[in-house]
Amino acid sequence: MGKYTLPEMPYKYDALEPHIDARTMEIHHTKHHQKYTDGMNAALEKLSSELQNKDITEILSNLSQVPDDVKGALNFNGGGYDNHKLFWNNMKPSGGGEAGGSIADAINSSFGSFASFKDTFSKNTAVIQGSGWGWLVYNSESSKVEYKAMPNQTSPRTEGLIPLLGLDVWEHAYYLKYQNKRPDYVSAWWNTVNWEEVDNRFSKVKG
Ligand code: MN3
Repeated sequence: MGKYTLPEMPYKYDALEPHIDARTMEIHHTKHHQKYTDGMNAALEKLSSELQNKDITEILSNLSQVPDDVKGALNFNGGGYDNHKLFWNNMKPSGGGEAGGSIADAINSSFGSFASFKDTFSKNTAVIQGSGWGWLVYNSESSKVEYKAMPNQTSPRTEGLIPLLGLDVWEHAYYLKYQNKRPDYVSAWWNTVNWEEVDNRFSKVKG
């Protein structure tokens, strides 16, 4: 048994219908997220006990301290573990609408308006080549929120950015229902966003 177990879903697999279908959610969680969790546990066992004792988010934020032969596996599987854990929780049944609280002010400051943020996020995430994620992140150096596209499972944490809101655009996240129509999935996904959770994440990290 590894250090980490598959995080529980905060709602039922069919709870995001019709935007994300139950079968996709079930396979995504029980097969894909499980695989990243197992791969991360296997990679962690190759690290020194000092590194193993650190939280995965801390390891991802300082990947340069990980030995080269384990770095790739941890970047991929550790990123996959953390990204999906964030993803399930930044969605909820009957979500969507506009951001509120302090994250709304930060979005307006960086993007001009909520509509402009949504447009930037949607357009750039829809055109990610191959597999990857679209993110709203917090940059602690500029004290601002930004949009960031990341390839495969690489976490924004590896670039010193703090993930606030993520959208998985790997085909496994939408293909059963949307096939090649990724923009339709992105558009429907906005109806699931849990803005309270995003605002909570932001409140914990903002300066
Ligand atoms: Mn996925």
